[in-house]
Amino acid sequence: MTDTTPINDKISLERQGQIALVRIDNPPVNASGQAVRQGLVEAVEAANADPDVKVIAIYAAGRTFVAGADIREFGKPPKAPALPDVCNQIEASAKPVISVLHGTALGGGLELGLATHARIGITGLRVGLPEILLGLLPGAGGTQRAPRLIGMANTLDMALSGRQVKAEEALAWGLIDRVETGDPRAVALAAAAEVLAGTLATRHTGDLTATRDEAALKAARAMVAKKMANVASAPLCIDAVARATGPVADGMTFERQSFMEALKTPSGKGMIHAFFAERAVAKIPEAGATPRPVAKIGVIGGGTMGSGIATAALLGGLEVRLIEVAEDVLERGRATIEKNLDGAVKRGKISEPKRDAALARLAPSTDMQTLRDVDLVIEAVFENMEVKKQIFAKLDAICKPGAVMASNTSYLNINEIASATSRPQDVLGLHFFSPAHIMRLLEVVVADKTAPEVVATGFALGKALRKIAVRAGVCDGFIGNRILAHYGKVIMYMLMDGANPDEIDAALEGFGLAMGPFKVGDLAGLDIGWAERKRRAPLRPAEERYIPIADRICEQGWFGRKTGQGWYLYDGGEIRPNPEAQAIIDEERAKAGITPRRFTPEEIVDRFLTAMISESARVVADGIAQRPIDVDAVFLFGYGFPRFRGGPLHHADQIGAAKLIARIEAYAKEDAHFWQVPPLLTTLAKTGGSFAALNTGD
Ligand code: 3H9
Repeated sequence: MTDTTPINDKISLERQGQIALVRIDNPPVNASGQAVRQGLVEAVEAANADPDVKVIAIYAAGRTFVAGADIREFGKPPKAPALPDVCNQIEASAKPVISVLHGTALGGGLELGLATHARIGITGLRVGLPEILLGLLPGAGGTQRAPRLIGMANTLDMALSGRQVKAEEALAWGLIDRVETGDPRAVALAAAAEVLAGTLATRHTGDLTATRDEAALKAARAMVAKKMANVASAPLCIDAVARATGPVADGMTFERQSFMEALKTPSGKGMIHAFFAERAVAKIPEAGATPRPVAKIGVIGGGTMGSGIATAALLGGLEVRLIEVAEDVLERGRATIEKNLDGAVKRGKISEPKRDAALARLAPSTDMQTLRDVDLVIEAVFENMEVKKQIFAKLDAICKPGAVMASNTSYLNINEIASATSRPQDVLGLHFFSPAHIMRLLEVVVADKTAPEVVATGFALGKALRKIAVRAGVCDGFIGNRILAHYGKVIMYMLMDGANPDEIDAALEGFGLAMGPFKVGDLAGLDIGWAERKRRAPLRPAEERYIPIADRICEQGWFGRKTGQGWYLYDGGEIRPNPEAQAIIDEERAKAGITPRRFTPEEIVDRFLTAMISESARVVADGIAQRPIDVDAVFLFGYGFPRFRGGPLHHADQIGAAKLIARIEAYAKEDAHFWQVPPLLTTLAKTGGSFAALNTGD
């Protein structure tokens, strides 16, 4: 007989003769939230209680099997039944339970599968234990059951990298029993019939034994000490896997305790915040607007930025027209793109045929008329308002109606650029970060007259280029560079007052920045900041403290790596502080009558962060960023802010508004112009509010 009973709104139980099919339906990714857990327990109990049922098969509706625990529940009071208990009850089922995995069976989803008595993967399946990417470790038996099936080395590989393992590899390891093609329900039915026929074996993973792999444990500990020192859950994960040789129940008790502990660690909270930041930025007021189709784009300017943007677009499958003023510069741009694509081949990102196909989609030209039929054009010439306005006026005359016209300016006013056209509704800022084909951040700058569908097109382009697009308003520097310009000053103040470049870099790298600011400057080219300071010079208030050291370095023609020296020396050996730059620093300090004082790494980090957070708060208050989490995303994905710290404003909540204000007030005694308490911080301190609450509107 056949009938389907809803257990609750996420789980249903279908009987097909002797087979009970348990269906999970919790879009979008079938996360194992409370209702899913409760429903699974009830469904398996009901199937066990039904004398006609001989075998139970679990599968999921929609695009994927369970992609993990419901991350939104983390940090809230736990609601029974807990996932480890659900998994244990499934494993203990008197009747055989099998699972059919499709899409991405990750974390708790894979753990659910491991607790069943056989696993069938559907072609295209990817499995993994990505908890480490959230600063956690598997918490529902993954560290105990996986080693029993695939050994400690493979388990540690999966659980410490968080990588998604393809079905074929999972099959070869023995993590899944078969790979089939078809619809999950049909595969579940067929596999269950095989269990009945005795052609598909079932077994309890918990009954298997795991062998201690001393070499794998040692290698994992060494790797974690070297590369993952900031992820508190990583050593706990290794400890849990090491316990897999004992009884499952004991190992799971340790695993559960460690999981709960990891949830409370700053790195756990920071990395979970980063997960949501990556996705929250897509929530924009224009999300309902239909993006315009984009297949063919134009890029004006073949310099570092233009060729990087063109590379990103080619990698995203688009046709690209590259425009330069003269044949020689055009050829240089084309060669850079080719080099970038070769680099992508070397890094294993694309195959050689894909590189060739990408290059074939590139059409370099010195004739702007070739932009007649492009869907979108990105101007990436040097930062000069007059030049940009001339280009936009030309584009207005050339581009087809409805073409989106974007500027990659890092600072300039998009409203003014748009005013050079007769169609300001089609103009926006698309601010890429160097190297544009690698850095994930894209600021989508919305000007006063930008049409909603043009904003939506910017976001759709970001997605096609695998970028993280963040909505920003118009101001000098938008979100990221406006904040950078502010904390850049505090770095210079500390330099002038006694902290040397390598000390500042070391302190901030110790905090977790991917690279210290002086190294970043040398890498990006010190001339970029120099030009920017010259542009801003007339705007600089008289009361602002100005440090001329960086200008003096640039005056020597030392622009960093590309000239062999900057703050550091690059002469083929180890990078080391540049003694000639140090001589200039010493000279400027003496000229200003400053006796250099010592800064502890802690003070360097505190001053840097306090400046960064202050300007971030102003950017939110001014509406330049929609929410604090957007600022966090900008710094996580564009400025190397450490993921385990969640972002500057997530970190600000950990410090607390009152403490930040106290710091600003103390620093203001030296420089009351620079150190001003942002009104938003005062409000948060007064009301006991937080940046996190502003994200959710609580
Ligand atoms: C775990 O399992 C712990 C256990 O060991 C122990 C427990 C006791 N929860 O990424 P997308 C949302 S830890 C809640 O854009 P895609 C996401 O926020 C977990 N929500 O789709 C977004 O929402 P919105 C281990 C989740 O197709 C929407 O779903 N698992 C979860 O590009 C679509 O997501 C993981 O870490 C979740 N687990 O990629 C896997 N997952 O539309 C995390 C997603 O409101 N997830 N959402 O912004 C992923 O890696 C990707 O989402 C996935 C799909 C590859 C599955």
